Amino acid sequence: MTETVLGNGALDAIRDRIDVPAYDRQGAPGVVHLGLGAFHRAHQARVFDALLRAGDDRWGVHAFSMRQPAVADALARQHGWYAVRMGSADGDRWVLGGAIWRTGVAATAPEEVHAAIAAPATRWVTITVTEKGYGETLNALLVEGLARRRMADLGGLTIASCDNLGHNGDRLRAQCLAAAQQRDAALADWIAQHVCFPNSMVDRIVPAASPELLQAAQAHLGVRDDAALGTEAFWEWVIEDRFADPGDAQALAAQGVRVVADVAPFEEAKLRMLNGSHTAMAAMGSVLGLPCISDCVADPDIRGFVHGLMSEELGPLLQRADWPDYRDQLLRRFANPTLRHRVHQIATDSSQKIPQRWPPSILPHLQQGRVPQRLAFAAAAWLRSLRGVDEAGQAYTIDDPLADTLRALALRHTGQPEALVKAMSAHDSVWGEELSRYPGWWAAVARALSDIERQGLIGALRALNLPSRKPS
Ligand code: CS2
Repeated sequence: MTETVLGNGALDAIRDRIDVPAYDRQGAPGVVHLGLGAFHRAHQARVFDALLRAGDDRWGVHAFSMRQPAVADALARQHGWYAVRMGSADGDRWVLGGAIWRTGVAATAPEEVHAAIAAPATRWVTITVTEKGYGETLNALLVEGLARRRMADLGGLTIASCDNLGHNGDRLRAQCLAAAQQRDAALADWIAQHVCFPNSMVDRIVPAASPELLQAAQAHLGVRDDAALGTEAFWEWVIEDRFADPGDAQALAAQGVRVVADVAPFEEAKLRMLNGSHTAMAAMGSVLGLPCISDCVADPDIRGFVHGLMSEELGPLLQRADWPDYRDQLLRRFANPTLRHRVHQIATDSSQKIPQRWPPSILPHLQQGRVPQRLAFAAAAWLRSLRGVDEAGQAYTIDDPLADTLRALALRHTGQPEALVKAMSAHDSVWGEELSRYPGWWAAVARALSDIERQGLIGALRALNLPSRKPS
């Protein structure tokens, strides 16, 4: 018997199991997306799907994987359809996403990306290429596409960076303008005038799809879906009101996107509280051999630590006054039993993530004469995790652009916390330049690392014994 796979031919068979959107998907996409990972499918593409369902046909997506063809190919086989499970302790809800109308792979067909950006119907470009993706390749794709748009006398665009970087839009704008300037000053002027780069904060926890999720999708749909995903019910998109077409503000707001004058307070809270705690738990979970974030917060010592981290060291520095509510909501989201968000997924590329997640909280404390002990503990746990073996002796892979260097250092200085901390503190790309001026910080990291080595991570956590408001 041949297996039936999700796609146009399977829609009739699944209609009584899931709501199939009725909008036409044959037209020209209005959005180009770069970085076709799980996050885009579960976040921006859900918003675009809602806009399309509401009858606005300008939000179909031409989505490109940057390098790996697997997701683009799976979606192409399924005519862009994929199911999303939104899970909570109270039950699951499934939706069918139909916003992705075309797919491609940027590495092997950059011409397609240029042509898509320069297509008359294109109004938006969204980007999720991860922290390490903000380099030459991205600039070249965007600038060439924009150059062609200009040559064809087409209008400008909105280019929305949706990665976990502070001031993501400003940063992308600066690097695109610099790349364009090298090529042609008139092109740089045209981009400055016609292309908007709103800053944005995106939030939804989207673990890589597990075999369990794919099986659940098949059970729910009655057909196989190789592009299915699981996520949480919660999502948030806060975007700066800076669009090539000002009417987009209202269209997006009608679907629950928050359009604001200043994204900074939201972005700062999210990067430091959610992502900062995530990276701390990813390191601690790796060392302890705990597979998922929900396992970490189920441990009372780790939960107490994360609560204290947010309450004492992260929250009070934020512009967002409602941070205690935000903290409590985050702890509930981390505990979601359906997500099974693997610590090793979050630990991936930690050297690229830490700069946005920890130093912006560490520095203000040091400047005010305090050493934030929990952040020092998190840093020590990360250094310990780089050895690539947990406390039970299980080896794991360090997946990071700096993996070879970091792992070699961690192994060379096993049992020598001060030497390891000294060697690691030289990595300004991770910590920023300013931290090197605070020996008290590095001494606290070395002390925590020594405690972790001697007492085990949980023992060391208990020995920290810091005052904190009671975990709720
Ligand atoms: C996570 C994020 O993998 C990671 O680094 O911290 O992907 C996180 O789940 C999202 O930013 C949530 O919005």
